[in-house]
Amino acid sequence: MAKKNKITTIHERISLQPCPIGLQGKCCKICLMGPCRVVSKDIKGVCGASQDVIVARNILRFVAGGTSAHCGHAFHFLNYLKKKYPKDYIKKKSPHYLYKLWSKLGIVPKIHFEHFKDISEALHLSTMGVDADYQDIMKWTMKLGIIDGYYGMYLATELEDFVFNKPKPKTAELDLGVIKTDKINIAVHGHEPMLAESLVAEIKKPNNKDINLIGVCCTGASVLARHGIPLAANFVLQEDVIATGVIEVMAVDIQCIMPSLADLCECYHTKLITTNELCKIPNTLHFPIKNKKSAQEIAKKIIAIARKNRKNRKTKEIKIEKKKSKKKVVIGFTPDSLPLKEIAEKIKKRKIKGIIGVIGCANPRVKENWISFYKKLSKDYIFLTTGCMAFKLGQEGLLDGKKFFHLGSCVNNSRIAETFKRIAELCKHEITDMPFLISCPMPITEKAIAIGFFFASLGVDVHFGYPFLISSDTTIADFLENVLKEHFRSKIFLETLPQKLLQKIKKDGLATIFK
Ligand code: BF8
Repeated sequence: MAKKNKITTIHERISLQPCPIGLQGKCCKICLMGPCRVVSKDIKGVCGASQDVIVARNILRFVAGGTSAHCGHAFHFLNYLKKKYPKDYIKKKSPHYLYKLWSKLGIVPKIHFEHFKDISEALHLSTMGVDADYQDIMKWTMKLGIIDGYYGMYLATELEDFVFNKPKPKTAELDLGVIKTDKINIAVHGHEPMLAESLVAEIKKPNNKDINLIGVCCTGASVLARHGIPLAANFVLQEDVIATGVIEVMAVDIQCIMPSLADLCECYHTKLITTNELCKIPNTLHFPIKNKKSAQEIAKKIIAIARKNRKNRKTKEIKIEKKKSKKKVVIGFTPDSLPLKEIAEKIKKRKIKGIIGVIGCANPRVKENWISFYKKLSKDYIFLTTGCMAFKLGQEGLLDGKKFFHLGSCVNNSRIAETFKRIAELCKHEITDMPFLISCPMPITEKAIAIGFFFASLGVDVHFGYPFLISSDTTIADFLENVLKEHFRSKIFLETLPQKLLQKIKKDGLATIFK
């Protein structure tokens, strides 16, 4: 139906070619004398900025965007709960040796609310004609990584656990096949699960047995982990959810919501409802939630709209065969429910070779088979996973709660960081000495890159499988791979070929080759 109406989905739009210069971070769009393409180290922008400065500034601005999203998530949650920022949060949450190091380097925000000022100052220093020292710009990128980790992911996860309880391990279902033709389907999509939680509470009531609540993206991963609500799709499949023709309402909150959803909904009967005041989409209903009471009221309203809209459904069955697929998954792990002592013992006794955190998006531009790469390593390694990559592992039936552990949404990457911290403590080592790796093979968003910088600040090596504004011929790539370790004892590196990384890891393991 979408095709008939000349509405495209991501599966068609992906044929648009990305700009190879922009992809490598070599395009500067910061002032109107450009955009300048600094394709070689000999070329400078019109203002005189070198390639090094331009690439560094582009990465810093990217990370600032991701950090603002995660910090906004925590900030919205505090407002929702009418709570104040906790004091000395980073000091309380981080390992003391890292806090000492970061304080020495001057990259830890100390005063109340300073982290928002730092995001703003990062944008300031990367405007035209301010910071021309690429090393200093990269230091700021590490600072934002720390802010992203603590004032974003740690705080958001902690607040969600406090209000909605910590997830516990359980089984659930995942993929498009969780959409039911004989029920009223309501999809929740985005990242801040306040409204989704109210919907979960509503559908448990006996008069709402006709509702099938399903999740998309990280709001979906959050209610999957906490309540076992089936997860229909990751980012890439969000339009496919609508295109089944059997979704009565899709309620979206914030982040990773394709603007194209509104056009697509016009082809079907689906009502698209935006529920966060920052996210408005033309031609949709807008019911912003403010607190628990308004979330409860809006959840009831959404159910009533969905029930009324059921009669407008034109499709009797989900046509596309692949949409009938679903997988059983084990989900809902946290550092409290993972067998940390057992894992630490296995690492000490060399019964396993290490832990790999598989995180981030599932970029459709990446064609390499990273899932089979992880499968090949699963004899020797344990995997902790979140976000859209966790969904992909689930689609392949790998989320078994034995080798592959699902830890929730992308802000729940703090659970991976906390697991690393506790296992290192059990082994009486610093995080950086442990055989840990973060692998983000298919990044899409600014958030995914910010998360990478957070883990690098903890001393964990970070792999990206798709160029994130860097290419191997730049000073910045060399800095991230070789210079970063002088202070942080970690590196951020690009490897786009699974086979090559597999050979490296098989030959040298994690701790030795990368340090
Ligand atoms: O925060 S993995 S595409 S859905 S950004 Fe977005 Fe990337 Fe998916 Fe969740 Ni995370």
